[in-house]
Amino acid sequence: MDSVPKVAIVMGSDSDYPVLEKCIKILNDFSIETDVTVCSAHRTPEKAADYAKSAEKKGFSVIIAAAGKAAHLAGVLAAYTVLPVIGLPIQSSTLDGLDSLLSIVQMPSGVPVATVAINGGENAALLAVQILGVKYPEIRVKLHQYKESMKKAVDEKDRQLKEKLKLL
Ligand code: RP5
Repeated sequence: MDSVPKVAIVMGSDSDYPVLEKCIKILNDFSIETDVTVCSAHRTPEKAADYAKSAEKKGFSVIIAAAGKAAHLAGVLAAYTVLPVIGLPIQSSTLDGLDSLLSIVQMPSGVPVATVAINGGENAALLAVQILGVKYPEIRVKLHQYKESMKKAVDEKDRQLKEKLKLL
């Protein structure tokens, strides 16, 4: 491997962390180095800008940005970097995360954010892994294994359900 695959994970508040746990676990399972930071587009705007501006030089390939409510973090980070930014809407308000989803997904032309489902921490991680897989063939091998184990798990659930229905 000519360099270490690294993903930056940024969240708007430490209250977002529970959704990020599975995301971090998946990245760890794929042996991807992570940096986990709390940084808000509204409460710490300078920190957000500095983080995004320096991410490329620090060797990150992808940024995952999780935020809730008026969730501008992913868009603000994307404004300051050419790295791909994955937006993860958090279900943190009375609007059930729809506010976060729309705040993240409705970016103006020129500044894309790849948005995953509300609270979709696992898919945020897997999308980051797939982006890294373009550069690192050994990550692609692990992604094929991941798909295969997912298929086996579904086949097993299908078998168990059929078994259960026979007993009815
Ligand atoms: C957003 O506001 C954060 O991403 C979080 O989802 C939400 C609430 O933050 P706290 O008031 O819990 O710190 O910026």
